[in-house]
Amino acid sequence: MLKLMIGNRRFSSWSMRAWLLLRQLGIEFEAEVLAYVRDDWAATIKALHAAGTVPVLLADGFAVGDSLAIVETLAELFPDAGVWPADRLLRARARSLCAEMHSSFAAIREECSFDVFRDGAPRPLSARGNAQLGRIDAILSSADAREGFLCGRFCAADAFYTPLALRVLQYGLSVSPGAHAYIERVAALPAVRQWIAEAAQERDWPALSPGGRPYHRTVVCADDALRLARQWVGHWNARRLEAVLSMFGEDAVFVSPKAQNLIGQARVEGKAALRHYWTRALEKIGQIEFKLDTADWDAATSTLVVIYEANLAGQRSRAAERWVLDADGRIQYGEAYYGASV
Ligand SMILES: N[C@@H](CCC(=O)N[C@@H](CS)C(=O)NCC(=O)O)C(=O)O
Repeated sequence: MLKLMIGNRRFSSWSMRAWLLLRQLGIEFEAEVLAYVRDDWAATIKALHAAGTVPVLLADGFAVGDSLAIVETLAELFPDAGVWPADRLLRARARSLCAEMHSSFAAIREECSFDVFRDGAPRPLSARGNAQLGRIDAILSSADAREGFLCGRFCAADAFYTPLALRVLQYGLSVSPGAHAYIERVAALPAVRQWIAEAAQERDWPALSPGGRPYHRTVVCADDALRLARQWVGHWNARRLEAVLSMFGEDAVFVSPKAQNLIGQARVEGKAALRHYWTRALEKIGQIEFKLDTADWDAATSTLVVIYEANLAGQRSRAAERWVLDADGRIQYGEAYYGASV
């Protein structure tokens, strides 16, 4: 029996490509999720295949890494399954498309990290991202009018472009009606529905970093946490209230004893109320100087704890803030704690 090692279904677009091809072509296999939160993730996958990425196909005592190599191996193992089209010209087109997917679209992949559960809120793209989206639009809208897929019947090319098609929905990207028709077709495939349903069953997701990308490397966690904390300190020191507010979600809740003193309630709910509270605080406090000590990120709970020294109008104390971040890396819950004078 074939076995496919995959990453978390929610985030792993390359895993989805191999899995979708196998499932859609009706090839029997079992899948094993190697959750990114595991400390031994890299070691485990490297023990199977030295490249250290998912997917990895385990077949008859050998391991094949890299989605493109997996496709070719499947075509060899199951020559009649329809991995590539039977027609020579269509086969050449399908191979070109897969190779292009495999080696291109870095800006879109970077700016719109695959997330099955992203809500479709539009994300503006860089100029490079937009140019790549134009090419993707042309590919998706070139689907065969009769069969509905990129090279006739569903084949490896469709498995390769489906995660890109889903990104268009996840990030509210604007494409032509022709591309949309293709996207709706692949999104409705039973195998795609199954992938999404199974993604919803997985509970061992890594938290999202402030940039919205999943964490599975501690060094990324620590770097991003520190960057966010530094930004926050810089914004306050420069009295950039709107920049501070941009770090909070629209429905953010913030709890602080200072809010209790200033506006009569410790719990401030929503951005408008936060703006009101901090505008009053800035009016009242002549001098603000924060110095960052440490920032600790807990990926399991998406929580960042920032320890800093606060100098508010000459009153210096050690202080801490605990922030719970949402999927887009904005603060959805914050709480301030003040220590003894220093
Ligand atoms: N070229 C590879 C790319 C695979 C890849 O980047 N997989 C991601 C998950 S979608 C991964 O394993 N990332 C982990 C890492 O790079 O440490 C392929 O086509 O399979």
